[in-house]
Formats: sequence, C-alpha cells, structure tokens
Amino acid sequence: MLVSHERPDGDSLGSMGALRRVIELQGRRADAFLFDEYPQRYQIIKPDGFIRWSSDEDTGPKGVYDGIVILDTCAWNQIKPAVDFLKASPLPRIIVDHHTTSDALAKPDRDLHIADASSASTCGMIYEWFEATGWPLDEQIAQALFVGLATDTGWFRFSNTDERTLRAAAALLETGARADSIYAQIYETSAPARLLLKAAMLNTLRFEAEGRLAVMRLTQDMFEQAGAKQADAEDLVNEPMSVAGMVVSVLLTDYGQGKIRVNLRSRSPEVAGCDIDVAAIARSFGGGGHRRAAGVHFEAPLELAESQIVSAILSALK
Ligand SMILES: [Mn+2]
Repeated sequence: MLVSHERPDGDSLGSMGALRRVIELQGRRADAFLFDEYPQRYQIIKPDGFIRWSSDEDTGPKGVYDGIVILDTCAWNQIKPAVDFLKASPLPRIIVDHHTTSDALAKPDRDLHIADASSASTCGMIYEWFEATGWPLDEQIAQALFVGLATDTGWFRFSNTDERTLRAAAALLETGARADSIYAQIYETSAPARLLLKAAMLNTLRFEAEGRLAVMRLTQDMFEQAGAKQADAEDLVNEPMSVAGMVVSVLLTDYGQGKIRVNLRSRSPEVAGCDIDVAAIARSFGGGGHRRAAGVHFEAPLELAESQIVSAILSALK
C-alpha cells in the first residue's frame, strides 16, 4: 500500500507510480492511494493503479496489504484522511522523504524511515534505491521518476539542482524517459481556466520591501469565475520570481470558512543577496517544507493571515 501527501505533485505521483510499477515487475501488486482527484497534467505517470481514498475507508482500505510505504512526506497533517488508519495499523511501514519537517510516523523497532533532506526529490531517492537493489527499470518507471526529479527542481533550475539529480536524470533518459514530451505534457497542456486563474491572481499582486517581496491572493470566487480547480493553482506562487531583485513570493489561497493556505518561495542567496529560510517562517506558524519552498495553513480570516505572514517575512528581510 502506497501513500503520499494530499494535493499530490509530480514528485509524490512519480515516486508512487514508479514504486508501484517496480513492485508489479517483481510479480506482486501495489496500490497507490490518493486523497484527491488524479491531476490531469500528470497523465504521463500512468494513473491506473491509483485508487482514491474514500471517506468510508477512514478506518482503513479494504485491500489486504503486507506493508505500507509513505512517500514524499513525513507529516501527519499532510496525510490527514489516513491518520486514524495508520495510527491503528500494525503493518510495517517504510517512509521515504526529503523534507526537513518530520513527525514520528515510524516506530523505530518496526519501521524504516529513510530521510534525506539533501536529496532534491523523493524520486531521486527512489531512483538511488532501485539502482542499489539492481531492480530492472522500464520506460514507464523512467518517465515517472523523471517527472519527480524535474518538477521538484523547477525543471532543473532551482538551487536544489545538483549532480545527484542530473546523474539520475541522465540514467532515466537512457532508460527511455523523454524530457521534451514530459515537459510538453506537464506544462503545455493546461486548461484555459489555469491561465484565467493566473490572470486573476496577478491582479492581486503587490510588492513590499522595495520590490523584494511579492504578495498575491487566490479566492474561491476567482476559482469559480475562472472555472478552475485547486490543481490549476500549482506552481503559480513562482510567477513573481521572474522579477529582478525579488527575494520572497507569497501566495495566500482562501478556501472559504476561514481556511487559508499560504505558499512561500524564496530565492537562493547567490542570486538574492540574502538567505531567507521560508521553512523556518512556515514552522513558526505550524507549517513546514524546504528552505526555498514551504507552506502553512491558517484558520483565520484572509486579512489576518496575510498581515501575520507578511510581517514575519518583512522582519526576516530586515
Ligand atoms: Mn518532493
């Protein structure tokens, strides 16, 4: 049984898809569970074998499993629908994750927790795992892992792009991954709704701290008017990073009923001239993530959440 975080991204889907396929090639079966709808833009990772976690399964999926693998997260609040099941389940589990935030998801005497915050992606860790075991890879696995490597590094542009990532990427290209078609399928097949949503978001854009901080909003009205889904908002927080001198970008998404999600991005110190650890800022509000990409949930009105997060960033920028 494979599980990853809510709001699945390329790295979580890629690592689940690749592991599912490798297990299948070993003559066994693995089911990957999703807490959300399968995102349309990741069709390149074969969606069959992914099962939607349903509310009547809150106490556990009906299938019979030998063990659980949790991928690309080690935080209870990112796997909320499965928390009761996982806390009660006696099944041994393996956790493979590259985030700095870490809850006690593993029991030391029973489970295996493989954490490597120096890895750019979980897919990179999975690739190294497969390489070490010598399990044969096929084109489907190569495509899935390449998706995670590429998306978690902003298509090999972010500061986490390192030689490990590029070595793994090279090996996956050798195994049949096609960078051009993966790029086109992920980034050049978005619905018109995504562009409309982006336009609405950019309408809210404002600069603070002499143009070193960008603040943007998304509201339910904007989603409705654009005809957009939650998945259409993925990566939109990165838009202001195209501006010279930008250091931190913040996107606040209002889900209604006082539920706010905040996405944070910061530029690497070599480019920005200062080192803003957005994971630390997120953690101070109960969130988490990486130094350059983090997130936090607020139960507060939008204005209040915004003023709190903005003043925390402004004091970090001082
Ligand atoms: Mn990841």
